[in-house]
Amino acid sequence: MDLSSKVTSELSLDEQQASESSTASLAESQSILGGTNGDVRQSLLPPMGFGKHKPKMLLMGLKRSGKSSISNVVFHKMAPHETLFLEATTAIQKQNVMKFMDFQIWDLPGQIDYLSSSLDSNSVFSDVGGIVWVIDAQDNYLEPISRFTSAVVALTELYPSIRYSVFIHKTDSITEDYREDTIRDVMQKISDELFDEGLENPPVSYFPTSIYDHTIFEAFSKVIQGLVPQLPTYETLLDTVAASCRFQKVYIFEVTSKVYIASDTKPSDLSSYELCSDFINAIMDMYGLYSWDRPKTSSISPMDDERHQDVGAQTVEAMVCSARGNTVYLRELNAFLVFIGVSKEPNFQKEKAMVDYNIQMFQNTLLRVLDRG
Ligand SMILES: Nc1nc2c(ncn2[C@@H]2O[C@H](COP(=O)(O)OP(=O)(O)OP(=O)(O)O)[C@@H](O)[C@H]2O)c(=O)[nH]1
Ligand SMILES: [Mg+2]
Repeated sequence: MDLSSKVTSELSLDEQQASESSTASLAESQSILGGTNGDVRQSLLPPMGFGKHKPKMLLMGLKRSGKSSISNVVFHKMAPHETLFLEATTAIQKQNVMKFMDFQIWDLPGQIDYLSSSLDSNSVFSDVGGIVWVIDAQDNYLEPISRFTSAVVALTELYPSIRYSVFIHKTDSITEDYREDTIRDVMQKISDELFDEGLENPPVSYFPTSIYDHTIFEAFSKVIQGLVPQLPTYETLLDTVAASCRFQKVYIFEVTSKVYIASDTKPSDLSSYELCSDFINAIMDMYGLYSWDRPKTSSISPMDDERHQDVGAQTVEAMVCSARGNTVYLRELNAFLVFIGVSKEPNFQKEKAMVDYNIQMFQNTLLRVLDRG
């Protein structure tokens, strides 16, 4: 089934709303994969929208639980083993990460008492979109659990909209059998303690994580998606693309952090994530060698512009087939985002023209939604 008819109806709505709300020219944005020189993350695109709110995300937990390591590995490309040399954090580290979204991550030192009156709690906890609480699962986790539940009880009263993500961290250091038991035990203990405190359905999610594998990126992707107000729109679009082009799994990735800001609504699939993230890495490695200067265009997508038809595709696209029969298809969406999908269809390549067309429609619609903010 061709996607074009489905997307056209959404497109007309989006076109109308987009033109009402913004006049920014998306096509003027610099491409992360196609530009040369300068800051590859620079873009003329408005930051992805939270309206007037610029929420922050807090990284909290006991000292040496792994907060700074997570932040450095996910957002600053630090190699996991280099985190062995990180020093203890002594003051709150505020970082603007992922320029395509307007929010900050605050890395809080584990050595401070988060509930102490010496902490200016209003400046720390107001406008918090979410708290990631890191628990070192290879250590004795009873104290971290009780510190976490005390914080949830105290903060829920003052800031009831905060959502909590517990990273049951350093799972690489636990043997596989013991890992499942540990994860279950931590979850059970936290929900029992919160229940005893009168919180029956606390807004807490759990993620087993390690900086030594992809779990930390998958977990952070889910956490950040909780901050994206347009997530249901993206998911609907991605579901439609996945069904139309027979992708097994599709994502919108932020290329420099390997965090995906949306995927179709099928259950998470770590092997597809790994495949896509490795493919993006390979493309990013080649970027320095094979990028090219692009002509500026005023159209929403360079490929729409007839003036440039004779020089071929202006957005980066790439496709690779693995020995296991998976095809990975990538298309650059804007300065920070790529569409990427995995298909197991044996005839996927024969249908590439149809896939290209559908992804183009998807890209046009998505950019208008992004532009609307
Ligand atoms: N095995 C393993 N070690 C990790 C992991 N994440 C972090 N570490 C190690 O944990 C130690 C402490 O990490 P930090 O990131 O400094 O901990 P922190 O929570 O920021 O500590 P404070 O700044 O004191 O609050 C370092 O030696 C890291 O290498 C992980 O996923 N697995
Ligand atoms: Mg630290």
